[in-house]
Amino acid sequence: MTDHVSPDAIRTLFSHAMSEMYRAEVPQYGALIELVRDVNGATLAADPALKARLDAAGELERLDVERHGAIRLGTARELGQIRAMFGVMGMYPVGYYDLSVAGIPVHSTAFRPIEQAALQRNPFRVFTSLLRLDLIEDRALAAEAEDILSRRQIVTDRALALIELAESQGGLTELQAQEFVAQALETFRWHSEATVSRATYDKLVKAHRLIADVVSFKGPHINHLTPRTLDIDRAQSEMPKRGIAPKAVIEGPPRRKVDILLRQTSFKALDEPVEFQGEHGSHTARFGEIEQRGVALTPTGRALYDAALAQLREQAAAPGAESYSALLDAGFGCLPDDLETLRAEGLAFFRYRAGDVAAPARAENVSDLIASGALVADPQVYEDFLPVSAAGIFQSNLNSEDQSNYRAAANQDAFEAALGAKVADEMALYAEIESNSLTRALNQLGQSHLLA
Ligand code: OOG
Ligand code: NI
Repeated sequence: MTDHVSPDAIRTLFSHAMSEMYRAEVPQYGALIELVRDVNGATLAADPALKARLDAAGELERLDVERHGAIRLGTARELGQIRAMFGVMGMYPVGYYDLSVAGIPVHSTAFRPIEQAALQRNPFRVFTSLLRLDLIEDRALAAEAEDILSRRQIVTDRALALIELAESQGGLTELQAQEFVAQALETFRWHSEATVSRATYDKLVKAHRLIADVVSFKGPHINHLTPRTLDIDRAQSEMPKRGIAPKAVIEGPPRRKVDILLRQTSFKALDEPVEFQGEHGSHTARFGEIEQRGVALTPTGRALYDAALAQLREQAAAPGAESYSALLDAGFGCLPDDLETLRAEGLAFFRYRAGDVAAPARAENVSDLIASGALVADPQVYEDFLPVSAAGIFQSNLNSEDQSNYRAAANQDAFEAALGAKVADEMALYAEIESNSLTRALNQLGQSHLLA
């Protein structure tokens, strides 16, 4: 139907509405947004080449609106409803993250757009975790938590009706989209009234703070919204100057000439007043985070990254170890630090387009075409998350040293059963964007003989 607004437009409406709501609820988020805007402005002004590259790759526009958020759900039913809700906005489950290895009783996926054009319009993503009561040793407490969760409804009736309408008529009109976004927002709002007594809350906290966070409230309050910076080191050092206290270390890879994957830092969760059925108390849940995104690595590149990170963490834990940041800077030499080598060695994903230099009649290979300027390879932004970093963010913001040792037990099948769908394989998505773009560019340049 022609009078339907695109899922991309609904997603943009929604991400703006979420940002507005979070700014009103967590004033420091507003300060963080301003800081990132200033840092990005200064970085682009100081590096015209970077600005030109981002502009040519069509990435400058998305930067200002780019955010990710995170929620934690309690039941399979909730996860299924959230999948349907995000589906209306063109966000689909990508990747499986097992956090139990880090002592956090959840497993997760990221809802995000998957097509290149949609990512370019607005790459809004939501890291979505599902509580795993199966990992809780105290079975009586797990049963109680399940019972409490079974009584809440996190999506409004009207939102459910609009989701059904979108599915049956294949989209929403402008008016319906606006109403849908307003209704969807209700799911992610903060509720200062707990659904449980203080005693129950305390009992849940004792099992794990995360369980208390998921089980004690009316809904899955958005717990952070993260803007993307072009210089996270600068943002990190600016934070204290603006009255924001960052966590100690930046998660992920070190600063490099060529940014890879994802680097993240956050500020501590707020201690917020809560009414526990008439009794006063407080809860820490909501925080702020900044991230810097670099190029997506191929499975080969990612294996090098994971091995380097594992070694780094082992070294850092050893007695008398050098500082984490010194080890970090030294630790990733196995990954080349220039784009063309990353490309030629098949370590990172790219997106190809025709450049503005004429191609030779019949080039010998893709590398020559790139060297001549006829073909341009733009790095693909890493659109996903990193499990070790996510664990670090969870830990620092649960405001606890909880180190429960769950039996490490990835269970993607159980997650997908709860979701009611398979999660997409992020590597396959990057590979497809790469090969489609190469086919298009080579055809356009009259070099189709180079297509394998
Ligand atoms: C999610 C933490 C993970 C990230 O950016 O890695 C995350 C949570 O605390 O619910 O958001
Ligand atoms: Ni995050």
